[in-house]
This record gives sequence, structure tokens and C-alpha cells, in this order.
Amino acid sequence: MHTDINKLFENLWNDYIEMTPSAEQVHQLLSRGETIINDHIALRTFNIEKVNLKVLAAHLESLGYVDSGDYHFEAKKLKAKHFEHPDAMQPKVFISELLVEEFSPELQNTIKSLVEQIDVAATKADNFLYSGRHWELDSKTYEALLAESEYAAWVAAFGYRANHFTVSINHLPGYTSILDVNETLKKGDFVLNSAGGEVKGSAEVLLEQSSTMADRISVSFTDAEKEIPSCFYEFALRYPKADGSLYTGFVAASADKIFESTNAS
Ligand code: OOG
Ligand code: NI
Repeated sequence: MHTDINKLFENLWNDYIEMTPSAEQVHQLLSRGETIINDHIALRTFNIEKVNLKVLAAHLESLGYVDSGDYHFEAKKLKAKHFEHPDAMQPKVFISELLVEEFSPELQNTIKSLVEQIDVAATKADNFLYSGRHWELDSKTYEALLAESEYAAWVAAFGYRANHFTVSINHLPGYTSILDVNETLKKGDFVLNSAGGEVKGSAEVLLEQSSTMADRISVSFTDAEKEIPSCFYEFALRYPKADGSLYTGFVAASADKIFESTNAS
């Protein structure tokens, strides 16, 4: 387990930009040399005991993170939680898990055989949250997973790493609206996720979000190299609650669409 939060996020970021070459460009475009504060990152897994949401969460709870919200995505067959740190400037963490038992026997068998290949010790190691894939995967199996669940295929191909980082627009110098951020991104030729509209959420639900579509990178399968969607960048603007403090939760209807940023566009 990590003992230093900043080191953990530095390692997550370094892995993330290797998977997401556009993220460094977006970061430069928006930051103009100033520091960017991350609203949250997201992690994905399967609900099999050896690697479930709890196993990932343990790495964050040991750093003082607290379970702060539950979400269920029925159509995508996912459950999720978000975690907050007592130091509000630390990024929140959104962790989801695929409800494997709700899928076909074929998908269940595939996922079980992938998870069997992980060494339990690796799930407890310092680097687990950015350790990537722990199993062999051929491109036919990837395609078969993709036909049933984009999420299952993504986790099978990429394993354990940040699926996205999220710029906090509240802390972004020079911007006060998400539309301005989206405009800057589109002028820079970055492609936004338009599922359900480019802006997900509203001031009414206290959270507006947008995201790029995932980069496509070359991934090695046992039988081939293939270009597939990797990771994306998200942008979030939070609004104050009645007590004046910023809303810190997530909005399930918006999250449902953010997940689609790793779909093949
Ligand atoms: C998580 C999608 C949800 C948000 O901010 O609502 C999310 C994922 O794609 O793994 O990040
Ligand atoms: Ni997110």
C-alpha cells in the first residue's frame, strides 16, 4: 500500500499519459502554464472477489479516503462508489465494478480465466492501481467481450490504471463556464463525447461534465497488435450546495454517458 498520496497520483498520471498521448496536449492547452487541480480520477474492475471494488478501494482507504457515495448502472451492469479525502484538494476517486454474473456464461468464463492469472500479492502491492494488465489476451477474446460489454473489453485490454483524469474547472484560471472549456478543446481539434449532449448535467444537479473521446493506441494481444480506445480526459464544474460548499458527489445519469467515452467512436 502507498504511504504518499501525491506519489500515488504522480504514478497514476505518468501511466495515464502514456496511454493517452492527447492528455498532455489538453493539459498544456488548458493550463497555459498554471497548475491544474484534478477533480477526480476513475478506476474500473470486475466484481470478482480477488480484484473487486473493495480490493481497489483498500489502496485509497489506507491513505485516508472515505467511502462517500453509491451508484448503480443497470443497463451497463455496473456498480460504483466514490471516495473522498478529508483534504478536499485531493482528487476524488470514482471506482466501478462490472457485475460479471449478469452476463453470458462465455463472458463469465473469460473474465474468470483472466482473473485467475493474477497473483494475489500483486493486488496488494504499492503499484496495483497503475499496474496495467495481469493476463494474456488474444484479439478474438477481446472482440467477443466487446460484443457484450465495452467496459469488460476495456478492463480486459488495459487492466488496472486511471481510466481518466478530470480537470476541475472551478480551479482552472481563465475559465468560468464548461462551454468555454469545450470551445477551446474543439478549436484545438479534440473530439468531445457527445452522448447525451456535450455537456452532461446542469447547475440544477450541481455538476456539469464533459469529456474527450478516448485516444486510440496500439495494444499488444497474443496474436496481433490492434488500435483500440484507451483513456480520455474529463472536465468538471461543480456548483455550491445550500450551505455554500461545493457539491462533491457524482450524477448517475451523467456518469452513464461518461462511461461511453471509451466506446469506439
Ligand atoms: C467512469 C464514468 C463515470 C463520472 O465522472 O461521472 C465518471 C468510467 O468511465 O470509468 O467518471
Ligand atoms: Ni469521471
